[in-house]
Parts: sequence; C-alpha cells; structure tokens
Amino acid sequence: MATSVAQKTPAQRLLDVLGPVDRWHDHEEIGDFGMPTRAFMEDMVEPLAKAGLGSRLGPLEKVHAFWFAGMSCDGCSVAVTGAQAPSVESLLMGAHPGLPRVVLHHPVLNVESGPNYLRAHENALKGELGAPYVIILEGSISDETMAMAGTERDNYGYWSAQGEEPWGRNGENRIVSTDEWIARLAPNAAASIAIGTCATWGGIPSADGNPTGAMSLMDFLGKDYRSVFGVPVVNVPGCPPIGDNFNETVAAILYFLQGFGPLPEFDELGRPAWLFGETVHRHCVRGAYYEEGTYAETFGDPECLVEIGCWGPVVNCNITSRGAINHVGGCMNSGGACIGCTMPGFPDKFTPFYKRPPGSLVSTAAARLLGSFVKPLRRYTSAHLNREVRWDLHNEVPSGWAREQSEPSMVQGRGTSSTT
Ligand code: FSX
Repeated sequence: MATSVAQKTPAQRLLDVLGPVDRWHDHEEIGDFGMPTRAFMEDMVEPLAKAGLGSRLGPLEKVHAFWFAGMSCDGCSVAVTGAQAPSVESLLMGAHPGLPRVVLHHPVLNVESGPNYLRAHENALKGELGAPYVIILEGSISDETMAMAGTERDNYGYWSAQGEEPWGRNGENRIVSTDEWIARLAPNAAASIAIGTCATWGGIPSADGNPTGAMSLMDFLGKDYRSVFGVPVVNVPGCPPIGDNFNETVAAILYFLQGFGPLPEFDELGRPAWLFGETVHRHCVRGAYYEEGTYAETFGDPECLVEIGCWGPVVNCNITSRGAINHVGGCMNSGGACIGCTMPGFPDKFTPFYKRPPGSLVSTAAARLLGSFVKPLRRYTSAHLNREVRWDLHNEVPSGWAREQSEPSMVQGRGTSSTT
C-alpha cells in the first residue's frame, strides 16, 4: 500500500521535493583551496592505522563516520574531542583490539576542503564506499521545506548546510542542506547516531517560538527508521553531552557491527541504558545534604542546590559520576544546578532556570522534618567515632588543638557529619 502524504516522514517529504540526484564532482580536476594538489586525511592516517589481515580481529577493517552539524553551537564536537574513554584519536588509529578503525569525515577536523571533502559522501551515495558507514548528527534538524518555500527552485533558501553538489536542475552547483545529506544517507547507514540534546530531542533550537520547525533526528527519520543493521536512531543527549558518553557508545556499536557482541542495551528513547538509567541526584556529591534536609541558599554554598533551581532528582544523566571531561568537573561537582539539559522536555519544561522546581516543595519539607531528627543523631555518632577507645577509657582527648570534649554530647554544636 502506498504511503500517504500524512504518513510520510519529514525526510521523505524533503526528498519528494528535491528528487533524486545522479551528478557528481570530477575530483581529478579539483585541488584544495583551488590549488592543483589534493590532500585526503585517509591517505595520511591509513598507513599508520591499518590493521593487516594477520593482526585484525573481525571482518571489518574500517567504518566511515559522516559527521553533520545541524542547528547547534558545536559544543558537541568540542565535548567529543576532549573525550578520553576512548579518545577520538584512538578510534581513528584503530587502537582498540577488535574494533574496526573509524574513518572520520568531520567538517572542522578533516584536512580536506570543498568537493574533496565530499568525495566519500558521494561514494557512499553511489554505493561505492567499500566499507560500512555511520552517520552522526549534532544540532537539530531544521525543516528545510519551510526555508525553501517562497524561494526559487535551484536557488533554495536553507538554515544549515554542508557543501555544494552539482545537483541543480542544469548541473549547476547547489548548496546541500544538512537535512538533505541525512535524508539521502540514513537509509543505507549501519547506524544513525544523534549527539547532543539538539539532535536527540530538538533542544534549544526547538524551544517555544522557534521559526525553523526544528526537530530531532528521530522526528526527522520517523519511528519506523532502522539502519541496515536493524538499529533505530541512537541518542546520546546532553547540552553539551559528555564526550566520553558518546565515544563509549560509538565503541559499543562498533563491537556490535564487528559481530563481537550483542547490540548494547538502549532504553525506550534510544539512550544507552547503562549511562542514562540513573538520575543526577543518585550520584550527586551533594545528595546527602538533601537527605538531611539542608539546602544551599545561594550559589557557592556547599549544600544541595534544589531550592535554588536544581532538577537533579528527576533528570536522567550521569554527569555527577562521570564528570565533564576525564572524570573532572561536571555541573553539581563545580557548583552548578541541574537544568535538565539531557531531557526531552529541555528547555521549555525546565524554564525559568534557577528557580526552585515546584515539585520539590513537598520532598524538601519532608527531608527537613526527617533531617531534624537524623542530623543530631549523626552528629553524636560521628563525635563518638572521632574518639579512640583509649581516650574513652581515660576520659580525655590528648589533643593540643583545644575545645575537644572528652565525651560527645547530644546538644553539642556542629559536628563532622553536618554543617548546620
Ligand atoms: Fe546543541 Fe551541540 Fe547544546 Fe551545543 O553542537 S546540545 S546547543 S551545548 O553542543 O548541539
């Protein structure tokens, strides 16, 4: 049965407007920056990285990764280049036993420019790449059919794009939108991966009032999308995401493509389940203050930040346990409240930022009540445990630092288990 217009995905509707393409650049004619030379990153990296048949594990020697930027701040690229577990460099060099090496096509990181940069993209479209490929999107998809409306055919308006192809009606160059690349390449990709909240859910560009029809990769490709390996869209959210979350997910998918393991576990929204199954609060360095009913009144205070706008108890994210880069930094670790940047409801459902989440009123009041009983008991026990048994026997603490009482008391002031 034919797919009705109403059932078509935004990607299918875009390709209906644009039609098929069959013209390609003559790469023999073109040097970088108009010079008569050509430089391809693959030519430089491959001799150093290529695993021979004797040292290679698994059938795949390499997998191409086509990186696209929709409407974004490029923070996703910055996050990924800082990742350590594994690093981009080690993935490019094929340094992980069993993993196919990654041949990256990134508009900022690659050395090629102009049509040479698009050589591999064209080969993928023609089915001549000679290796599987994955597509990666940072930034949200804009509805380019809206940008095209009212502009002349072959001179379309666009919101986000990458390069030119001779796909104009008479063979002239036409700027190719990010959406068009995605729509053409996704059906034959081994996996389609969205990085960052803009690409996974729509994010800031799709906030209330956005004029671009901004949407996620899932919205664009539709719920029935499956890669040629049968994988739905994979989502690694965060604004920006944790680079290690993304690279680790890519590595897990590469193992799957290589046939070395099952598809890693993803949740019902396509998030890596092992990374987004816990809330921020459960691993927060300030979590115990909440339990004791003690809250920061202003930024810079050491206690739980919920009353000055932290949404950590209800947000799926591992920033508190993983940190921002190499287990360093991360929102609450460095004093920031969680504004829910990994969540599909971000930003609209979390605004205004830095205001107390309404749902926290009951839980913080209950924690305060409980804390009023728990804190004195903990102070007493902590003081008791801060005394060596011999000191108890002698009823004396031989400290030259003064003010140590020989016996802990239920009514003494601040103890080591609490600051209130
Ligand atoms: Fe979006 Fe990526 Fe937010 Fe930025 O590029 S996820 S605006 S921090 O980082 O797309």
